[in-house]
Amino acid sequence: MIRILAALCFLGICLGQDCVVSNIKVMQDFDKFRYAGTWYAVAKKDPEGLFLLDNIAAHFTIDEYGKMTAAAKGRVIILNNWELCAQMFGTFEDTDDPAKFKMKYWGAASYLQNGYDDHWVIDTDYDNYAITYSCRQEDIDGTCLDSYSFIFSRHATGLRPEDQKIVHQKKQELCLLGKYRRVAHTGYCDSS
Ligand code: DAO
Repeated sequence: MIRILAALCFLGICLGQDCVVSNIKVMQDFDKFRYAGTWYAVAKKDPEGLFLLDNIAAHFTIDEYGKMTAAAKGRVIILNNWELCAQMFGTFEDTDDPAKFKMKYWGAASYLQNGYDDHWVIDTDYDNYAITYSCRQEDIDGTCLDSYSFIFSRHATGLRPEDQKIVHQKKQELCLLGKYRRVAHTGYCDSS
């Protein structure tokens, strides 16, 4: 019996997780004004055909109409071995849920990636950490086939120990535990 329960827990069932995208809990009463400002990616779960490698930082702004935009930077390698600091821009469309946005993004140069993704804020305390999630392709059972997720910190040096515990729990709820890699900040994009 204990073995069966342990196996179910391993599959996430005892935590009430079913990994269905539409059941993912996002930040309650999300306040984009408090989310504004600079965030440094300290960990990332990559999508298929990953783009941003490291030195990733995003600055979110809310304009006078309440519309959120972002300017981001990150080291990328394109055309097989051309390394550069990509300057990216994003605009965010509001949806019925204040924590769920549709993000249109593009690069400062035409050879950079562009796209239209979900940008869901899963959790944040606004002052220290934020967790975002985007599912690019859903399977027929409603689970995600291709997702990416950022763990953001207000500091490039990383998260506080107390925030790491919360982030670990949220990674589990996203069914992405063990799928993140650390994002280094070496100063590569500092002069760009
Ligand atoms: O790096 O593989 C990847 C996917 C992420 C692409 C999104 C870039 C968007 C930049 C602007 C908004 C910052 C959150």
